[in-house]
Amino acid sequence: MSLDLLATAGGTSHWREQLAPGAVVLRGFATASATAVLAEIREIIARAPFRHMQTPGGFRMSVAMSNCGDFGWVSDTSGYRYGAVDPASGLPWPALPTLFLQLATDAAAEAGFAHFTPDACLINRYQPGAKMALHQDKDEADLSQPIVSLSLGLPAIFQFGGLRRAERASRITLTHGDVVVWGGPDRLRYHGVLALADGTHPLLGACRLNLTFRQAR
Ligand code: MD3
Ligand code: FE
Repeated sequence: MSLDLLATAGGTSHWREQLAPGAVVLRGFATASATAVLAEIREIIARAPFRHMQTPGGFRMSVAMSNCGDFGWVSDTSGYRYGAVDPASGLPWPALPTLFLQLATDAAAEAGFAHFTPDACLINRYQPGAKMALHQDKDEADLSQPIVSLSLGLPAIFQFGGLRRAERASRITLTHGDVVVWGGPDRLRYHGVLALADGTHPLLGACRLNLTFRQAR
């Protein structure tokens, strides 16, 4: 694993941890922007509240979700899909804030993906006990585009697996301000999040938020 200290706009710095040829953790990349990101999330959630979606198998997800951008990721008993409308309100998802677009494209560029233009942002809310089982992100039209993920609040143990579900996953902790970019040969790796441990974060309380920026269409 290589570690390099990098300068970011605003004079703050972050660390790079290369997980695999196409997957990198930018430690602290969004720390300086966190309060501004949270203010945007509060506005989004006022219009598109967090909800526990149903899996296609009929189970309630422990992670609560919302979306912003042209398309939002939705799951219900008829399957997974990206849609332009929030099924809870019948309204379009809130727009992707300029700050989010800037952070996502800057992080992607730093990871070597120069022309990333996300049109979807899934916002995941974990409270203690919430988890996400091993899965692949493969509902997006163009799998040559990377995904950028931003973590805020309580730390979580992230599982980073292989291209087949049976491959043993390694574990890394993602904490407040960390950004992960994955694409290329690592785009279809299985991944998941272990049950969130109890705790209190100074900005978020007993909560972790994760934003994933995707080019859905
Ligand atoms: C994939 N979210 O919403 S993404 C999801 O923390 C999702 O809420 C997770 O998986 C969350 O679909 C984590 C972070 C991530 C990091 C590294 C990866 C996903 C990765 C490496 C390879 C493949
Ligand atoms: Fe995922």
